Amino acid sequence: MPANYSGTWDIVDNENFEGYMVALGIDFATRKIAGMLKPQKIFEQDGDSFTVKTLTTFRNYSSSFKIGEEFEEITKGLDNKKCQTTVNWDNDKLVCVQKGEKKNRGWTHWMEGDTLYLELKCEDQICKQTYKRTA
Ligand code: 1AG
Repeated sequence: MPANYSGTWDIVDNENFEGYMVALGIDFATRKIAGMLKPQKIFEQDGDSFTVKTLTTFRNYSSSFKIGEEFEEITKGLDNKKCQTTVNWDNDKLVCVQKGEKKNRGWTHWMEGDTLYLELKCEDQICKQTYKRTA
């Protein structure tokens, strides 16, 4: 039985989001707006099938994937790039690799009780986000 991430999660900490956005090539003005946001994650999970929505007052992002199945991800409204993306289980962690123009791009999610962690990496930058379950 895989871990179940289903639920609603609100951000409580966001470390080095600025460095991550610089590595992605996001312009200054967009970074200043994005850095103020308090994203909410909505996970919908059915076994190995996921839809993850990241909601903010500025822009929303949604990604749907099945574990182990590579898909073409267009990071629309983020850095607007095309990636060949795969998400796999590492025990109960979700490990995503985003192959494309940027080296070392991907993210990892894991849970500890009602806390959800997300590490986003791009090139030499790591952003560490923490979320608390609200539903
Ligand atoms: C993601 O989460 C990315 C979700 O895949 C958004 C995370 C970071 C934003 C990425 C780059 C910033 C680019 C532009 C800034 C503009 C708007 C910011 C909007 C913030 C969120 C929509 C991993 C996983 C689900 O949870 O895919």
